[in-house]
This record gives sequence, C-alpha cells and structure tokens, in this order.
Amino acid sequence: MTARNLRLLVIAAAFLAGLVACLGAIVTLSGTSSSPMQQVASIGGSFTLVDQDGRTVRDTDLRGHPFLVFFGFTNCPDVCPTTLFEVSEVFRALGPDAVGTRALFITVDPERDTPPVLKDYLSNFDPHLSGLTGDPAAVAAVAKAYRVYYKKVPLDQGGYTMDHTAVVYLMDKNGRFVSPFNLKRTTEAAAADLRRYL
Ligand SMILES: [Cu+2]
Repeated sequence: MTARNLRLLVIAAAFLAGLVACLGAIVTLSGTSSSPMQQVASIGGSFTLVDQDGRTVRDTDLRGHPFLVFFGFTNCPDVCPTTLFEVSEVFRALGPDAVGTRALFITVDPERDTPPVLKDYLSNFDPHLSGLTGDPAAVAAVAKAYRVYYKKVPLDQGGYTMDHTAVVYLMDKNGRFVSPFNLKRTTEAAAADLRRYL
C-alpha cells in the first residue's frame, strides 16, 4: 500500500468514526428529549411472531411492561451468547422485579432457528428471555421496523453465518423506543436503569 492510499484510508476511517459518534449522539439525545427525532421515534412497531413454546406473540402482548429487544441467531459464535449472558445477569439482579419486564431475542435466521431450537438454546439463559421466530417475511418486517440489518454470509467450509446489527433496544411499557440499552456497565447499574421504566 502506498503512503497516499494509507492516508486516504486513515481519513476514511476517521470520517466513519465521526459519523458513528454523531449517530450515537443523536440516539442518546433523543432518548432523553421529549421531542425525539422522527427517525428514532419510529424504531419498533407491531409484529406477530412465535416464541420458543410455539405460542403466538404480538407486540401488544407486551403492553404494560418495559422490554429489551435484540436480534441474533443461535449459531452466533460470540456476540449473541455474550449479550444473552449479560441480559440474564441483569434479570438476575432485578430479582422479583424481573417478572415486570421481558427480553426478546428475535432470530434473524428463522430457517434454522425454529421454536424447538430456540427453546433448547435459551435453556442456558435466564427464563425471562423469550426467543421469537416466524416466517422469513415476518422476521424481515420486524427487523425493518427496528432498523436492524442482517445478511446471510456463506462460509468457506459450507453452510452460512449471519451478519447482523447487535444493538439492544430498550422499549417502554407503551412499546415506544427509549434508547439503546447499555450493557457495558455494572450489572447493578443496568438493572437500576431498567427498573426505572417498570
Ligand atoms: Cu450474533
């Protein structure tokens, strides 16, 4: 690589970092403001999916409960199990208050993540976590509503993995987006934050 190319690369990286920082600031600001930006306010919405026990779950079933939502897939090697573990720790810290809230793990890989697969996978985590799946169109619609990107990526050795957005969303008891939910803090601080919305 020439010095010029390297410099261009550094400039591009700095630009992208700035862009990400800006977006983060927008999301954070509108999380606390009473007049959220239209775009951010429209995160979330109605859905009809199926949980790990084969029961139909609609967004309206969650009214009255703040909830966390994140998207992933059971074959995920790293980010998803880490997130599920961290969310499980938050629910454990909530103690009896955990019954007033929920966490939804929505698969972006409905082809492989059927209800029995989700049930088996979630047995490793806190029981307040629900795994949701559905037909590919229903999953695509809910991902779009949450502005989640996901894409199938073929593997060299055959099969595939999934690229996906790894944001955990905090939704209030009316199903409205509050802010991204920060898990990179103490479990107690995260639990206290969630408790405020009960
Ligand atoms: Cu993942």
